[in-house]
Amino acid sequence: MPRPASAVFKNVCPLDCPDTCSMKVTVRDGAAVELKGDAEHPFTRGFLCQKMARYLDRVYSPDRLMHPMKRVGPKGEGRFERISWDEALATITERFDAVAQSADGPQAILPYSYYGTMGKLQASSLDRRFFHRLGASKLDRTICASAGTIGYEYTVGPGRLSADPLAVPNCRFVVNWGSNTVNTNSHLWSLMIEARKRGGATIVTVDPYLSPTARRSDWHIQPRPGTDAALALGLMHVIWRDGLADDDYLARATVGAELLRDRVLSDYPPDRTAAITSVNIDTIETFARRLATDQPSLIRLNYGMQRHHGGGMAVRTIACLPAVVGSWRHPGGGAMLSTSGAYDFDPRLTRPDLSPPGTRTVNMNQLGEALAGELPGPPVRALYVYNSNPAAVAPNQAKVLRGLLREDLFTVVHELFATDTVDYADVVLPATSQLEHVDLHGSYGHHEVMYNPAAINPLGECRSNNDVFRALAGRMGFEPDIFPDDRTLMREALDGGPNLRGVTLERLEAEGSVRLNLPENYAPFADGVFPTPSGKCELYSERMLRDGFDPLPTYIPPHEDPQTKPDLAAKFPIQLLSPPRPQFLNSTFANSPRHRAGAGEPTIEMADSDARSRGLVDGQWAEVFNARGSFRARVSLSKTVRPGVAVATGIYWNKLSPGRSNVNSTTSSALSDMGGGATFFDNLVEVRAAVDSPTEPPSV
Ligand SMILES: Nc1nc2c(c(=O)[nH]1)N[C@H]1C(S)=C(S)[C@@H](COP(=O)(O)OP(=O)(O)OC[C@H]3O[C@@H](n4cnc5c(=O)[nH]c(N)nc54)[C@H](O)[C@@H]3O)O[C@H]1N2
Ligand SMILES: Nc1nc2c(c(=O)[nH]1)N[C@H]1C(S)=C(S)[C@@H](COP(=O)(O)OP(=O)(O)OC[C@H]3O[C@@H](n4cnc5c(=O)[nH]c(N)nc54)[C@H](O)[C@@H]3O)O[C@H]1N2
Ligand code: SF4
Ligand SMILES: [Mo]
Repeated sequence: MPRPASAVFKNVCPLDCPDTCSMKVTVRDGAAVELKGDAEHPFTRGFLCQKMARYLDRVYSPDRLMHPMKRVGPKGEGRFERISWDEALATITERFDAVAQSADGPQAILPYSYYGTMGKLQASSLDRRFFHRLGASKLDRTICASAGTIGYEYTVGPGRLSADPLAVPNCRFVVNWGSNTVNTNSHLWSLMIEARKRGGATIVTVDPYLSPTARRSDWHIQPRPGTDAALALGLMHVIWRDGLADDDYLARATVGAELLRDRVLSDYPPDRTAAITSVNIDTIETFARRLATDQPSLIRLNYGMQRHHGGGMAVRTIACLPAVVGSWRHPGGGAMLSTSGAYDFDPRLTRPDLSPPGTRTVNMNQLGEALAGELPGPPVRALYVYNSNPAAVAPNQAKVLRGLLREDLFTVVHELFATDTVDYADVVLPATSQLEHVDLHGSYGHHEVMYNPAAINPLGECRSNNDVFRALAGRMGFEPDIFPDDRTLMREALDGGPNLRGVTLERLEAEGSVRLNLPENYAPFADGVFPTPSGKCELYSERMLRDGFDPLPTYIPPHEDPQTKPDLAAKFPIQLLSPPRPQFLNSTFANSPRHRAGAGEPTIEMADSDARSRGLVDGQWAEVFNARGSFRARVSLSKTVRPGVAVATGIYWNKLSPGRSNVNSTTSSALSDMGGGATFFDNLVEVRAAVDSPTEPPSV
């Protein structure tokens, strides 16, 4: 069909961000010429964040990969020559066939992906079908959210239902608990501000770091990293001790209230809580009282706080608080971790049944171990990376890079840009941007289902993830009916559970965004019924006991904690947090000139006393190191952390960083207490002056 000369499309921001914005894109003569926030969308409300406001620069960047390539230099150098799609696809299928037919079998092939795009089609549909059908190893996608997800589910049940974000302006007390909402969930922040304006809500942030959100909050509570569960248990102590618990809600909507009450009253008095968390007793007392009495109160939990060994238990513990204070009664009240569980898309999109029984699963946090042959099962001989940049974002980076350097490893990377990971590829494939392919979106920060049309034709020879998997499946001789067109896939996905009733492809194409079949001011647990085995909020969890955990909330210290690991802390005394820089989305945009100019050079924010005792001054280049590796950053004495804590925001690309390594050269691949989650913020380091500091820093 010929395209009209000028048209306006409603596209969806594809980034891994809870806000899932609606973008209005004007296309003239086949080229996107304007992009802005959709004023009609209930959550986007007309604005995009600083990262995406100039997305057209990214789409039309001269640095986009435009055709397939094969490696001509040593691995890691990033030297390639152009090849045809035909040669690229033939090379991949020949290598995959050879590995699959070998004694190691198809499980020696490992897909590796995360959420470069959140679209249901391009992130988890034909890719999963292809690798399942091939019999490849499965990937456990644990790098971000798995500890908190499982901890939350133990408490409130599967589906992880959350307070309705659109009802947040009703709240009177809003807690950002380990959530840098201003930058990571900016449209929710604007609803929090509305709660402050409308009803005088108090905004609190619980964060070891004076984050941009903490700075703009009414109250900043600054615990030691990884001690949130102890803080939550201390709050419960005060709430029960002072008779502020919601006894009616506890009696009808929870199991284990008495057991939990006994535990917190005996084990978590304010003085002990203060000793573990470094939060003073007055703060604990006041915080507890206000959380209980300023109703509706909301706890916005985010994933930052669960990147510690005890992260799963911490989320599980904090998720008990709304039941103790009865805040689930009110629209907007309760807790919010993710709204994604409300989307009951049909699971046949990924066809798990195609994977042969007994196929191993590789935890993506252990990519280094997998490539080093340290995990059970056959060696990894072929790796297919898409929607992710593991050379920059994965923990224990030195080990990951050693693996990627293996001459006997065949690596395919499907990307839009020549990332750090691309430099290690044998075959590079060019990917489409969100304006060049069709997709269907849920969200993890609101309750709309959204449709993303292809507003422009693919640039150069770029192809979408699904188009590539369709082509590969064809060459492998897989059944065509497993790899249908995108419209068929969307119809299958929408043929899901009750929340999708009435949400059709036709409506989505016409309206762009359609609310899930949920009432306005949705309050998931107002009636006190939870989708757990007991039908109640499980303060005591029989399931956890069976899974080998303490059935009651408890405090699990970090792996690398000065209080519990004094020997390690004697060598590496500083707890290093590495949350994202506001200008970047993980490592996405870290190559964009505009975003880099805004972000500036890598920094390490330290307490004055920690710098002084090391002879470091503000602005100086430092080396941050531990036994796993090191990176360079400029010392920043910005009064954002307590002594003993430092912050290096990221995620910079290695090849664009001084010293060519980033913060993940120090982070650990140890797993969290539950869910096999990442522990990026559970990281002891030492800091010293960089010996060969350039007087003029490299321009990054
Ligand atoms: N601008 C921007 N937005 C993003 C992203 C991005 O990279 N850039 N990433 C997206 C993704 S993938 C995700 S998962 C979400 C994450 O969203 P958030 O969870 O908000 O992200 P973080 O900034 O990683 O962590 C939030 C805060 O947790 C704090 N924190 C660290 N350790 C602890 C602790 O032990 N206790 C407490 N209470 N706080 C702690 C950090 O200092 C940080 O300020 O954001 C999404 N949005
Ligand atoms: N130290 C430290 N490390 C962290 C974190 C941290 O806070 N601190 N955060 C962690 C978290 S929360 C997460 S979620 C992970 C994120 O890790 P990743 O998911 O790897 O995220 P990105 O760095 O954004 O890389 C996504 C890549 O996908 C590409 N891409 C985008 N769209 C498409 C597409 O349609 N097709 C293909 N083939 N590619 C596409 C983008 O160009 C980009 O390079 O990082 C984790 N790593
Ligand atoms: S706030 Fe999030 S969803 Fe909205 S434009 Fe920015 S990155 Fe995209
Ligand atoms: Mo994430």
